[in-house]
Amino acid sequence: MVKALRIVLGDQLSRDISALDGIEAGDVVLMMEVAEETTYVGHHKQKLVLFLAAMRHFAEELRDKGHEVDYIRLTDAGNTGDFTGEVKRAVARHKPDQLVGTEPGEWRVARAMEGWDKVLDVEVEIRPDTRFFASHQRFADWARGRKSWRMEHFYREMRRETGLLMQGDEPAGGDWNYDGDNRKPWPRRKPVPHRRRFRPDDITREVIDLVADRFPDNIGGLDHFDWPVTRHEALAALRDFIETALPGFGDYQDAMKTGAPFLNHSLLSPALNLGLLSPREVCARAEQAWQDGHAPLNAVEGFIRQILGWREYVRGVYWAKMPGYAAADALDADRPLPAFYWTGKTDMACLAHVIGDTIDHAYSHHIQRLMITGNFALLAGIRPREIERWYLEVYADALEWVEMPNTLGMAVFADGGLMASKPYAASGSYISKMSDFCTGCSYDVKKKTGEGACPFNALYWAFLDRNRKHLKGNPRLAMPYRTLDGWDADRREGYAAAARHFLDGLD
Ligand code: FAD
Ligand code: DLZ
Ligand code: SF4
Repeated sequence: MVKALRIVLGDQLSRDISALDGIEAGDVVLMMEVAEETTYVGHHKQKLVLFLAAMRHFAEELRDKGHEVDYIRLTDAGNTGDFTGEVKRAVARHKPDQLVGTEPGEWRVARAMEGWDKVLDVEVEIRPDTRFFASHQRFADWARGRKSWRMEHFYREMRRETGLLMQGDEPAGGDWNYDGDNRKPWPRRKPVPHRRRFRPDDITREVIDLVADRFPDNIGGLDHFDWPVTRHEALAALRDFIETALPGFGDYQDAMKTGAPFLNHSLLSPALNLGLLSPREVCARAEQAWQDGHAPLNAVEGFIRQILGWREYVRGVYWAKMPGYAAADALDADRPLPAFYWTGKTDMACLAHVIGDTIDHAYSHHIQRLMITGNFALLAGIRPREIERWYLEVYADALEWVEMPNTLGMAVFADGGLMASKPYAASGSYISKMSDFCTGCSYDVKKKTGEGACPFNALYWAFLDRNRKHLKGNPRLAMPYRTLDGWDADRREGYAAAARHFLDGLD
């Protein structure tokens, strides 16, 4: 009988992960807590707890099913600190005939794994990750020969291919996309949905103590740790979302509100990215809610598009473009990341709220990431690599394959338009329309320059002026450039000077 050592990484916590396909008595599952993964960036404390606690629970679940699991803890004597070192030690311990793994989510780890068959005296089989709707090959086939890679085109193919929200060959309801209905601000007196959260059990509490002890200086607090860390909890979170928040997901997808970081968002990205939930089951449950008349089509289509469209698409971009993508800097942005990104201490209320929520929960929703912290980094010309590392550190759901294209491609336009047809640049008026942040801010969102003017206003016009050579030809920016070009030189210089003055103050 061939004895296999089966590797399960921290974001592969799915019972149907391909590494476990065909597992037999005598096989050993290897799971490894290693220093390299916990330190390659300074992860938020809650992200560390999430991954390690979920890994420990998953190991228990496998043992309960009768599998032998060799689980290496961070604190075990002899832990070499990286995957390759631990796999070598495990091969020496178990003397398997074969090593079976699933391709990792991150390029860095894939490179390390490529060398395993040379350094290990054992046959190595790395299988595709079948949890995604689109394989790497599927995405490459779609992308081949296309000048621009628009998510919307990819998404329609995925809809056709999966049959999700399809009525024959036609999209359910007649349209592919209902975003026109999905841009409502949060009504002033509307109560915020109450969301189910999860109390840490003994296993998680032990990890919380470990993280508090070993990573005291990492960003974030641990008082609020309440993420789902098991399949059982993740399913409860999915049920809660479908029942309480999905119906309003579409309407308020872009809304932002002080003191309410979650609103109608699903909060499922950590569970999805760890593998506790499968994208297929999540989309199927949402579709069912529409079929049952529980949630409207604009909500369900908007939600499914995030997973079937965006999540698959960014993974495709990442694997098609790495490793060069990491160095993308199409706008030559060269300002260091301001210190307030680590503390939330700024008098710009929008940034203070979003960063404060990030510190407390290791979470903020998409529009907060894109249009507050991302928009500021874009307008201020923050070095892409520094803002990209920041997103990778601070969010519980942050894995490079999903975080990097969102940051470099969507938030700061560092790929020059591969993903986005124009930069997501916005002045204070967008923030004022979609949130209540400005009412509690010391700046005046209506004021363009001068004492007390909202910094986003001057930054917006200065950004367009500064990046003329990169952006002027973009047809989607024709209108703002016409406005800018209609002003005299003094007025333009007024905005540029106000932006410079503000940014110099940050240094
Ligand atoms: P919901 O709004 O409820 O959306 C449902 C699901 O759709 C999410 O759980 C997620 O799996 C998926 N999804 C939504 N938007 C995207 C998107 N743009 N790309 C890929 N999947 C998406 N998402 C991550 O999972 N990890 C990251 O590290 C990450 N970094 C980001 C960085 C930036 C700069 C931006 C702008 C976005 C980033 N996103 C990332 C995408 C998105 O913001 C999060 O997936 C979402 O906020 C997670 O919260 P939720 O589960 O409540 O999402
Ligand atoms: C994010 C993370 C952390 C913090 N720690 C571990 C770990 O100790 N062991 C592990 O297997 N995975 C961890 N992860 C997730 C990995 O970084 C993730 O599986 C790879 O980056 C995927 O390529
Ligand atoms: Fe942000 Fe400007 Fe509004 Fe203040 S006034 S919250 S800085 S957009």
